[in-house]
Amino acid sequence: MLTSTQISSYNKNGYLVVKDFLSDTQRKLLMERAEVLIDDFDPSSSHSIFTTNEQERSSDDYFLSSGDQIRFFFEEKAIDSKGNFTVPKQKSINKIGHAQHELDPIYKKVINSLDIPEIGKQLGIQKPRKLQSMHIFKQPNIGGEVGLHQDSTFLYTSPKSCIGFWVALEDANIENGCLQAITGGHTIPLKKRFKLAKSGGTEFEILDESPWPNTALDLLEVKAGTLIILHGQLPHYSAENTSNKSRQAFSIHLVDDNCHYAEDNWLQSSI
Ligand SMILES: O=C(O)CCC(=O)C(=O)O
Repeated sequence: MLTSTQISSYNKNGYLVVKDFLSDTQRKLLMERAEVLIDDFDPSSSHSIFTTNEQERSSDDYFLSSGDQIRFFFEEKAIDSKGNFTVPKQKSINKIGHAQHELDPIYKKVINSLDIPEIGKQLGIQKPRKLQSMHIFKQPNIGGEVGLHQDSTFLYTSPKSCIGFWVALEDANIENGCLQAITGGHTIPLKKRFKLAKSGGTEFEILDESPWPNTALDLLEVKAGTLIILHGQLPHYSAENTSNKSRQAFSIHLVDDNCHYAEDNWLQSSI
C-alpha cells in the first residue's frame, strides 16, 4: 500500500517509483515462466510483429484478438526482409500478452499476490479491473523503441481511469532502454485514441491537435524489482535497446469497472 507522501508524489508527477515491489523469487518465477512459454510457442504459427512506432502499431487479427489470450509478438528486427529469423527464438520476442494474468497459473499466482488493486483504489479507481498484462523483453541489440504515448490512448474509458503498473524484472537504465517520462505530463490532454475502425482494422482518432510540450523527458532508471506506476495520461517512452543486456519488464493495466469501457477499444476481452 502507498503512503500519503507517495500518493501526493503520484498526483504531482503523474508517476511513482516504488522500490522492491517484486521479490527476487517472484521476478525469477515470471522470467522462467516466460522462457517455458516461449519454448512451447511454435514461431511458424505467427509472424506478428509488435511495431513500436505508433503509426504502424500492429493491428493484425492475431494482435487484435489477443485481449483474452496469451500471444507472442516478435521484435521488428528479429525477422529479416525475406522472413528469416535473425536471432534465436528466445531472443526474438518483443512481448507476450495480453491475458496471462488470468490464463497462466504462475503469472496469475504472482500477480494476485501483489496489492495492485488496493493501490489502484488508493489512486482513485473504485472498482479495479486487471485488463491487460504484458511481459516486455526489450531484447539485447534489437529491442524496439516505444514511441511517446499516453496509455489511455489504447485503453479508453469514460471517464478516463487507466493506470499502468510497470515492474522492472531486470535493471533498467539508459543503456538498455529504461522508461522515460514527462514529469507532471499527466495534466496534458489526451492526444488521441487508438480504436477499431468501422471499416475494419484500427485507426487513431485525434482528440487534441497541440504538439507535445518541448520538455526533456526524465530517465526512470530503476533496479530490478522496482514498480513504476504510470497515470493513464502520462506521456512516456522507451528508446531502442542497443546494448547487449535485455531489459525485461512486466506490466499490468487497471481500469475502473465503474467507468464505461469503450466498445471500440482495440482490446476486447471475454474473461
Ligand atoms: O516497457 C516499455 O518499454 C514500454 C512500456 C509501456 O509504454 C507501457 O507499458 O505502457
